[in-house]
Amino acid sequence: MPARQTPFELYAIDSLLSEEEREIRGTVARFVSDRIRPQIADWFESGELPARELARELGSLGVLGMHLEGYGCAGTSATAYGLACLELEAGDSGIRSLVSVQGSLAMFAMHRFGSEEHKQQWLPRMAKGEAVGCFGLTEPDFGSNPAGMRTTARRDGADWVLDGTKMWITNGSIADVAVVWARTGEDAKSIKGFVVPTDSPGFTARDVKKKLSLRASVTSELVLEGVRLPNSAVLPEVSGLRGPLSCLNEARFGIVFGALGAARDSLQTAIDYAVSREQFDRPIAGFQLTQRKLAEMAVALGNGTLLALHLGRMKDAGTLRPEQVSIGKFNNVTGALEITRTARSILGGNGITLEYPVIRHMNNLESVFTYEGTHEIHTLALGQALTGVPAYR
Ligand code: TGC
Ligand code: FAD
Repeated sequence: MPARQTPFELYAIDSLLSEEEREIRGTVARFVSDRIRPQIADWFESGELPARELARELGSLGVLGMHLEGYGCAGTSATAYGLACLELEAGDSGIRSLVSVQGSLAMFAMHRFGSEEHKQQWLPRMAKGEAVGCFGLTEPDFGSNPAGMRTTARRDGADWVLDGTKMWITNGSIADVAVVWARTGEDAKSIKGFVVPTDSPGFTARDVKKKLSLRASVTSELVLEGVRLPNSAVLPEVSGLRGPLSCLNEARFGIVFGALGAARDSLQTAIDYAVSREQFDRPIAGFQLTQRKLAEMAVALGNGTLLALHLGRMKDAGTLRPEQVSIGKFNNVTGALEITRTARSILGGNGITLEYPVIRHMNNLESVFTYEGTHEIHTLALGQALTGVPAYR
């Protein structure tokens, strides 16, 4: 064993991965080192991301919808997809978000619930990153409780007409296509998904400004004013909240792995800093208080990775249940946030600048804590699984 081990070497994580999984992880990690790391601090600081350009590059890399079968998608295992999310988020949560929303939300919705026409029209181009998708569920007044959504779709002759506002939509203003969820009647069971080309008359998107988190990600408000669509725009295979929530299971799974990437990058930065930074005439890595922080972070990261791999193996076996994904998001996002905060403390004053990635990861994880079901919603999902009593309302 070398004198210094990385946190993943300490846990022998590679021994749990197949050769193909190690290769995919390595390929994505190289992309992040070459393409993302050199520029991410500037993108974050300016709040400007070359998202369309990156989408094509991520398409060439093969990570867009990579765990889906057919239609130009790579058809890898779910675990391999999770590992790709981990490496992307080691670059920045915003890059992983771009990939999550494209593959796990917009593409997955069409792949699982769309017509053959939707799949043929959109999936091959989306897999290549030539077309970008977004997923509109959340509204200004309905985030955790999407059942209350106000966006409506009403029949007008053979067409549908959509009216409403969606909020906090990743990739919104750069998307070619939006999967929009709207109620077609009074009941939440009447909710349906619509495939909306973003050049449809009445569709507009406006970016959310002044964000202090996920600055290297496009976040938008979508406004639909009398957007007229043919009946073929409906996702035919699902009605009710089960539709969007099934898509969320996919994206939440990616986050279970992704958050670990932000944590690992922060921990490794703290270790490298601690061995070179001297105070009181010796490296701060030599102080027991620092070593305790590093040990606690490495164990939280390693345990979170074992959990993610366990969930990944269950997903590949087709046995993973939504409440088990909630365990992963509950544990790994909180653990990752804690790691980034502790890592930041090890960097002292340097920890508050974008010269190091840690505070960027820390701020990003505040969004990750909130989106895809807030930490509290996943807490209640676990409470329900344990007691049989739903406590949301
Ligand atoms: P409830 O009555 O429990 O369920 C309604 C129907 O849905 C089914 N269902 C699920 N199906 C699949 N997967 C799940 N996880 C499911 N959970 C529930 C359920 O069986 C039922 O089906 P059916 O056929 O009987 O009608 O629904 P509820 O209204 O009580 O809500 C439950 C709750 C609170 C858990 C749910 O609303 C929820 O998860 N809220 C959080 C919303 C959320 O996560 N929004 C995320 C928006 S997208 C996003 O954040 C993208 S960020 C992406 C990025 O940039 O990376
Ligand atoms: P609220 O639901 O108003 O919650 C506020 C607080 O109340 C939270 O702490 C919450 O946990 C708590 N709370 C709510 N209900 C309960 C309860 N029953 N019990 C206990 N506590 C409760 N949405 C999309 O549809 N598509 C996207 O692409 C997308 N991308 C996003 C990108 C970013 C950067 C962000 C920040 C959000 C994104 N979202 C997206 C929206 C995200 O899913 C919502 O922000 C999230 O679901 C929470 O909704 P809210 O912000 O309205 O908070």
